[in-house]
Amino acid sequence: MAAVAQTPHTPLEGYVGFDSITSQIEAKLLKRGFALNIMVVGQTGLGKSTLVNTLFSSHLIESKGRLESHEAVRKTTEIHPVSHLVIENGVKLRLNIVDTPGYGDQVNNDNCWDPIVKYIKDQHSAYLRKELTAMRDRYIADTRIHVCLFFINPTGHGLRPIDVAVMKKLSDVVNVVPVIAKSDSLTLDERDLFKERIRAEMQYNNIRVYPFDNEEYEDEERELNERIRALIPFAVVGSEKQVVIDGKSVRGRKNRYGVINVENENHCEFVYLRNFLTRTHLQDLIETTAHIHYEQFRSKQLLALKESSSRQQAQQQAQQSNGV
Ligand SMILES: Nc1nc2c(ncn2[C@@H]2O[C@H](COP(=O)(O)OP(=O)(O)OP(=O)(O)O)[C@@H](O)[C@H]2O)c(=O)[nH]1
Ligand SMILES: [Mg+2]
Repeated sequence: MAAVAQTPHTPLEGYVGFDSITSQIEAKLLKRGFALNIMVVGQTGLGKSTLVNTLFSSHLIESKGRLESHEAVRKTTEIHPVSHLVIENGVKLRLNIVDTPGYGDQVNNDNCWDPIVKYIKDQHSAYLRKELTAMRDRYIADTRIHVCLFFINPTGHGLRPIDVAVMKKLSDVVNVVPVIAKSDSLTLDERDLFKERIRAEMQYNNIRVYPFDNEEYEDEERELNERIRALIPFAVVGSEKQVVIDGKSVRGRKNRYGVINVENENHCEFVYLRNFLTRTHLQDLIETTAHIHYEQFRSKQLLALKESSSRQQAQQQAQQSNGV
């Protein structure tokens, strides 16, 4: 009887240790840190610059005024990125926030979104150029906008046609997360009603807001996204000042109803928004930008490039056969 060849024991049958890959990846990611690029967009004077400063908890956007009634109104006049490194438990997060001028105060607001959409596309284009160079860098600095916070006027009524138009344009190129600006001007009941109305209007107008589910997601992620979609738009309050509540100094605002603590979930949803951006959806915002928005841009550009080069080739051939 022929002996059955026994496969010798290989180390592969023992403990391989590839499970340590997670800690290797973790160590690498932690060392490099994360960068999240946020953009704020909305009508004039809705508190965009203030919210950026609230997120940073420090006055990074120069505060030129409006603090006293005799001082001039502070107005953002150009697209302006600011950056801040946040370190929590040894994890580095670079927050880059792009502040934009408010729109909607011109007689003609047609195409007021053009400079903003152009800025987003310019970042995609810069990334693509770096990717296509022969000696591309191993790590390309990413300036692509991962999330655009869209500020809604707290009128209690609904979206203006201009807001619908801007949101639509933006959602084609970037992850859009709507927020209700200055939500301290609404009562809690008004706020809930307004949120419902905005969600219905967004659905009616086919505005695709982040987060999206994809087939790879686990039930847990789907549930979390479902909860976020029921919470959106986040009702936020921004403040650059400290107020004293129960003897403690907190970031907040005084209004005619009392004192608002920006960090208190019973007062507003600023903390939910911050957790959503910097904790639960940080990685997903970055991935969705790369895999959906940037990918769309990239394939369009490469296709256009291919078409123009084959057109050129065809022209050259025609010229040659004509004996030119
Ligand atoms: N009640 C209230 N007022 C706010 C809030 N956030 C900002 N403000 C005030 O609104 C005014 C405008 O704030 P900005 O942050 O300059 O607004 P902006 O959207 O950057 O304005 P533009 O750059 O001109 O578009 C300031 O007087 C702020 O103090 C808020 O959450 N609630
Ligand atoms: Mg501003």
